[in-house]
Amino acid sequence: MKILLIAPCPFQEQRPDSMDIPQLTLSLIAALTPPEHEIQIIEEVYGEKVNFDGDYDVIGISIMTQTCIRGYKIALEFKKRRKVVVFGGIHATAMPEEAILYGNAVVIGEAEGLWDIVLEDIKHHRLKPFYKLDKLPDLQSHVKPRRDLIKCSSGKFSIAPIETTRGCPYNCDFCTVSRFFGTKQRHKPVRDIITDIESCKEKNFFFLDDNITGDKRYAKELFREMIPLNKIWVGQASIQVASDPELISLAYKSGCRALLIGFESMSDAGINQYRKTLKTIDENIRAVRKLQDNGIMTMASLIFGLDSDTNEVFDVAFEFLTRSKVAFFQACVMTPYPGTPVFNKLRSQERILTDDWSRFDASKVIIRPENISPEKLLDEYDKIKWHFYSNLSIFKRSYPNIKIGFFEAILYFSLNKGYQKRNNPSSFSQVYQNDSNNPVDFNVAKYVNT
Ligand code: B12
Ligand code: SF4
Repeated sequence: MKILLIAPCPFQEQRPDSMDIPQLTLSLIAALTPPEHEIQIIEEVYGEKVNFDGDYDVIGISIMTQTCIRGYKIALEFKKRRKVVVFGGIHATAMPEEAILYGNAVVIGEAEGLWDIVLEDIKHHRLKPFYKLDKLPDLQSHVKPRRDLIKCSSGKFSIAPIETTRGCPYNCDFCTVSRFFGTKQRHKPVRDIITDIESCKEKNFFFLDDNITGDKRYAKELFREMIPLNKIWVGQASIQVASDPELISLAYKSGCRALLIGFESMSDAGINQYRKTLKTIDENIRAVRKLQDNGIMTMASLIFGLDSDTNEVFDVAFEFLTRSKVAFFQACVMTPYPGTPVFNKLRSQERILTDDWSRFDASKVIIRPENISPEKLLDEYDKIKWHFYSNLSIFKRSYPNIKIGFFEAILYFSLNKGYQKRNNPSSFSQVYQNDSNNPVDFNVAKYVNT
């Protein structure tokens, strides 16, 4: 069969020349596809165009919440042309009953052990609406992604995505990961990861793992094996990494130059709620410095609009950001993703202001927090990003970060300038809420059929 795999992206979000990191997902699905089938991949974020009249038998669409409406619109076009449409991905997993309205089948959860069954069922005209494994797949039988089918560079930037683990023990109430990928980290064999890296021509890698150092023994083994490969990588980790000098040193030697660390909150209540940060701001600052001293820059990720947040939360966050001199800052607005306890709570309290899934990108105010008005949240959120990425702040934070080396200095300035451009006042948004004649009823049809 001829299969088209699509990562949809709303038009306004498409950035053909940006430094966005390529996705791994569809190259993995392609690798799970028996060789008798032909595969093509389209990633709309890069401006690649879907040919609705192309010669395809099966269309596989991977959807996140933010991209699902575009995904459903694509599906409708293909269904009009009598093609078989299969949905997968995090939003399809959270909302299978919604996705099936626009497709012929939905793969709930991970594709390993299911995708080949789906294709066999399509071939023999016995496709079922839902496919779900009884237990999470074992990642020991590693599948080498079909990297030949995806772009590994965007703009002037060349970086290959790689995944070593799935699952997260922290189970934060706003996050889907532990619910869908389990609370126990599953690993891919280190030998297979090394072989995969060796076969890539790219010098730079992005580890997709939620927490690359979650299992220290595994991480140390991986980093040791990576040292001779002479690659550069960035990834995501918990700040606990800073408490293990051997782990930091191995991470650096293996090529780690920056880690995205999810602090989520710097308020006392937030810190108590999300146990993954350290106990006090000072401890978190010392941990960031330890990483800097060992050649690793930090991108601090913070969420604003938690129920524990009050108006002071922005001052506390800004104090942390400036005193720690973190290299980069990912500012998120609390977003209630379906399938999470936060979604259920806010929905039952009628505090979700819009049901337009395309607004659920963690950078828009779409909720009414408990202690801050939505307007104040938006105003302070825009301001903190603007201040952090001002020329003065970029200059003041530069010293401990650029002393690491020439490559790091270039990375520091180019990313900071890139974020400055994205976060300028002309891009400041609004509070998103439905019109008074459009109830928040989570009936997606009103957005798909327009
Ligand atoms: C790496 C990552 C990023 C990278 C993306 C790099 C890239 N281009 O891939 C960065 C840091 C840039 C990023 C950004 C964002 N991310 Co992100 N990210 C992740 C992370 C940690 C891993 C994603 C991944 O690639 N996993 C590995 C692949 C193989 O897994 P997978 O895509 O789920 O695919 C498997 C199954 O779902 C299924 N499947 C998927 N698609 C399909 C399709 C078919 C046809 C089939 C059969 C099966 C199938 O099979 C696959 C193999 O088993 C996830 C958390 C997680 N653990 O999933 C969050 C996650 C996906 N991100 C999330 C969010 C919210 C975002 C942002 C909107 C905001 C933000 N602040 O992070 C932006 C938006 C970016 C965008 N528009 O794409 C949320 C999405 C929630 C939701 N309901 O939509 C997640 C789940 C994290 C969370 N906290 O809940 N992210
Ligand atoms: S937010 Fe991060 S630490 Fe919390 S459950 Fe999700 S992936 Fe794990």
